[in-house]
Amino acid sequence: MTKRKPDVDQLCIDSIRMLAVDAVDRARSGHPGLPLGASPMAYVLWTKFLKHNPKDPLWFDRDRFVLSAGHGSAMLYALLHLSGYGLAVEEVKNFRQYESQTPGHPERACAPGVETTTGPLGQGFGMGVGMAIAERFMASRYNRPGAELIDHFTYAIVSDGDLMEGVSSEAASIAGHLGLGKLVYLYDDNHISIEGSTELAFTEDVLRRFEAYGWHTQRVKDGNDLGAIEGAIKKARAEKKRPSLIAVRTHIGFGSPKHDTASVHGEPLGPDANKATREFFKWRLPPFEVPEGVRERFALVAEEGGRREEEWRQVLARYRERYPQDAARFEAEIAGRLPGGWEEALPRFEGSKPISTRAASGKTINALAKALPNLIGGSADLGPSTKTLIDGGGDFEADNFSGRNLHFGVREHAMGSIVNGMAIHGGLIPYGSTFLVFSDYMRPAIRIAALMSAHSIFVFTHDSVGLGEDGPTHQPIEHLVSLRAMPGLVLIRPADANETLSAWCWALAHDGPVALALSRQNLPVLDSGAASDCLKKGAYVLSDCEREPQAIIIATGSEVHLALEAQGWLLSEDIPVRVVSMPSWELFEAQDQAYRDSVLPPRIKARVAVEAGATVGWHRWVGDCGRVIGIDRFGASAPGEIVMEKRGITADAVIKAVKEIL
Ligand SMILES: Cc1ncc(C[n+]2csc(CCOP(=O)(O)OP(=O)(O)O)c2C)c(N)n1
Ligand SMILES: [Mg+2]
Repeated sequence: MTKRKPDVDQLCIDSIRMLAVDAVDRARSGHPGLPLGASPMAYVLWTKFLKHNPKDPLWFDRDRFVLSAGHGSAMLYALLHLSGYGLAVEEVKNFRQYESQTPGHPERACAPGVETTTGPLGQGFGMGVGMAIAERFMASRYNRPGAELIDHFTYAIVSDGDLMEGVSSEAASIAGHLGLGKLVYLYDDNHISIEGSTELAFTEDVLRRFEAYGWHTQRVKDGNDLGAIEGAIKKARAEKKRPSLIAVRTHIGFGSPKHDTASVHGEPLGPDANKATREFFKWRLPPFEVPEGVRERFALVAEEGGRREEEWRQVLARYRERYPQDAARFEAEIAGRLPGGWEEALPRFEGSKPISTRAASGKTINALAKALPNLIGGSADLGPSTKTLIDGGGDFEADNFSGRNLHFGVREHAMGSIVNGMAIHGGLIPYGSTFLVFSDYMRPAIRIAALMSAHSIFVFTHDSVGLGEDGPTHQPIEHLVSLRAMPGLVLIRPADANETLSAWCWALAHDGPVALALSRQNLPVLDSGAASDCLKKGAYVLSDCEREPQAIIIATGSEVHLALEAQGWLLSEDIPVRVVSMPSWELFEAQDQAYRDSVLPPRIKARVAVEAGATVGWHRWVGDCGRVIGIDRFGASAPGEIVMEKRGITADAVIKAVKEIL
């Protein structure tokens, strides 16, 4: 290890290091290794390049910074604290404590300046790609010569673990294909992960892999060489057509007695090693104090950021004068407001022939696309099946960043995190789609969306065994309930075209992730003029009887039609039953008790639920005496109606169940 002379830069870097190390020691848990090794590159990036204004953390044209290796959170908190984001030193001391602003892994908006939630390795990598896509999309729509409203970089620090994860390979592949030149990733190339040396499991030539993806790559041999890091970032920024990866050879736990070992990855240094580390850095200050000159240095950077935002505000003011309509639209979009009258564009399905909910969704998307020019999305190579293509919207490609159809390729996992990155970038309304069964391939991204309330819309079609011939590999069973089990995610399984339209409207206005489960097969269009009002409530009485019902049938999606059929037969035998359409458990749960009791009166104990999926969980709605008709085994390859019948999803089964419990 080389000795360094204590200039201000060095004092700043060592301040970041020691704040992080002391926070981890105080919490008696956390990850000191990454901050000790990666602080120099983070410092160079944050003070020499990152366009940000700590006084206005949400300034729209700021550069985005993602700490994809979220376990290095203590370094991020030190940077935010020193940069003047208003993260008090008390909060740094409160690292990892209940309800602090400094949780174990960064959580979006837990503190000003934390762009995104990271920790599950690879997610940050993917989200950064989404942010870079969002930047190009907005830039291509709004920038005019001499009036550039959007022009920012997306940076991330990524680790060995990030680059081992499949999601980052998927995301890197599409980022290279799209030529996202304003994406710059610094790779904390420390040759260590939890089980030891990367020699154990990660020996490919990473830079050559990224070159093959179409990335611009560089290597910095010494992670403490500030000049070399600066030079590399400069070159990466100058490369306009390719995303950049800079592998910076660092040493995990640098300066501590445990440097270059896995044990410094995720354990506090402890008193002895902490003391030795202080000696190495000639650090004479007590914990959480920083030397003179450090805050001043960061304050200069913050001032510069403030000036840059001020310049941008002047650009915006001129833009408003020259292009008032565009400016108004821009400002509405970045504030997340929908334009007035957007609902007028919606299609009408009354009296329509039977139509699958995926097709109804497709028509809705296309109508919405006209009113909402920031609606952008696509599918993991299933657009023609998931009906998510925007007609005439153009393809988002390297030579057309204004295209509104994203072709994610067969990369569900990256699609999920890219959609999340686009959503939290702001300015657009993104969606991604695939078959419901493959939601499993992107579940970690859905979970991050739920954790951070990202406005990501996931369109999942082919939502039951009713999809038919493709067979059990393609037929979802446990997916509906497993998505419902995820806190913060709203799942909607509409029963017909009108509920589908209402589901889209609800999803657009909701400040959080929504998953739509849509049918492949055609479904009759219900006479539900009130669908939009009812859908919001999650469940409603779709069809009642004149007399007090003896039983209630609850159904979702395609099975609502079975429920109606069963109701007809039961009525003909003088058994009055009510049919409740329940497109969303979460929305129904959010209603007050009075409404829920009006739909499912507690006095009516005879209840049958029917849904072509796993039965788990349904007893909460049908109660102990109720019955659930579902599928707790795999489907089969055959025409959809046959599979439904063979797996017991029939009106007869519903009728039988009602009679039995009565
Ligand atoms: C998806 C996922 N799997 C596993 C983990 C647990 N984990 C945290 S860090 C890490 C690997 C550490 O290696 P590296 O990314 O190189 O970080 P470094 O030790 O160099 O700081 C693992 C497996 C995780 N956070 N996310
Ligand atoms: Mg590592």
